[in-house]
Amino acid sequence: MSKIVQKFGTDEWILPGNAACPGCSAVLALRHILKALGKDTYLVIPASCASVIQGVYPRTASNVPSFNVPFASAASAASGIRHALNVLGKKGTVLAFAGDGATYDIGLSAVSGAAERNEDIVYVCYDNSAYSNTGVQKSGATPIGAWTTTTPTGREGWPKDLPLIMAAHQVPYMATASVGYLNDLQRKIKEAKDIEGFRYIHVLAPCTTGWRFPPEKTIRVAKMSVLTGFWILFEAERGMIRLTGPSKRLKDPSKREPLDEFLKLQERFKGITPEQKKALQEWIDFQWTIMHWKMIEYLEKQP
Ligand SMILES: Cc1ncc(C[n+]2csc(CCOP(=O)(O)OP(=O)(O)O)c2C)c(N)n1
Ligand code: SF4
Ligand SMILES: [Mg+2]
Repeated sequence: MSKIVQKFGTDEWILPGNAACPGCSAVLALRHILKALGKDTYLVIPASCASVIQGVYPRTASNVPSFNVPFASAASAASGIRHALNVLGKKGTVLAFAGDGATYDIGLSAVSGAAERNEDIVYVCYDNSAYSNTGVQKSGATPIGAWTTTTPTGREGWPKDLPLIMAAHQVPYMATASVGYLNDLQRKIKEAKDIEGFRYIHVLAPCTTGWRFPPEKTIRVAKMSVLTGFWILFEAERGMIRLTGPSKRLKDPSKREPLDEFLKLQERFKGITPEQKKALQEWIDFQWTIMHWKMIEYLEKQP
């Protein structure tokens, strides 16, 4: 048995032959998240690519109890299912697996409410930074300069900083993750599994169709998002932030790969203007500045 199979185990909760595009990282994320959570998991999916990937009974690709729910309601539906399981005396993890459209935009009030009530669920946002399932429209996550069908000349203006919005809810656990670093993703999910209350994991999930890169480049794109500093890997308990994985050393900007190494892999940035590229770099630098302040706050609170 190879070392990788040994590490991640042979159990599969997302079956082969599903409807994901070749190279889809959303399904890769879901596969590894379910491997980390194990069989006693109840999956809640709002309208999205994930509902298509997971499929319709009797051809469903998921091998755990699965609930397809309306677009805005993943966090509320997952909360309700958790309470119903409690009444029935059943243990297990309730996992909401929702896209960025569902999380940043239409379902944000439900996510915020569930976080504030400290509902005992794991909420994962797989962020492909667009409404991919309906033909790649801009979402609150779409980065500056990126093409979508509703931003044909590149997105203008800053996206929402949802990971920090969720950290600011001071939930028991939140983390960002990337399919380029599956060990880090699995560790965070396992950590979340053992904590009670609201847990939020935000996975950047490159989309071959929306980001326009060849399917064999998925992991490269995911890794470069982290190595250029575009996507910061961190985790927070009750709002106290610490960097994880390669992002630990990348707080020194000289250690980061040039942003172009990430942009040039994807056709969605083909038409990015010099002004948009400058604005994107400024946005990235600002994210790191916030991280810097937050980490000082963390260190100052250590005994
Ligand atoms: C209330 C409502 N509005 C619009 C839709 C149509 N719709 C279905 S999936 C989807 C896109 C979802 O985007 P996201 O949450 O980012 O997931 P992705 O498709 O990118 O995986 C939309 C707009 C819907 N199902 N319900
Ligand atoms: S459109 Fe993107 S997120 Fe949706 S199945 Fe295809 S690759 Fe995956
Ligand atoms: Mg999306």
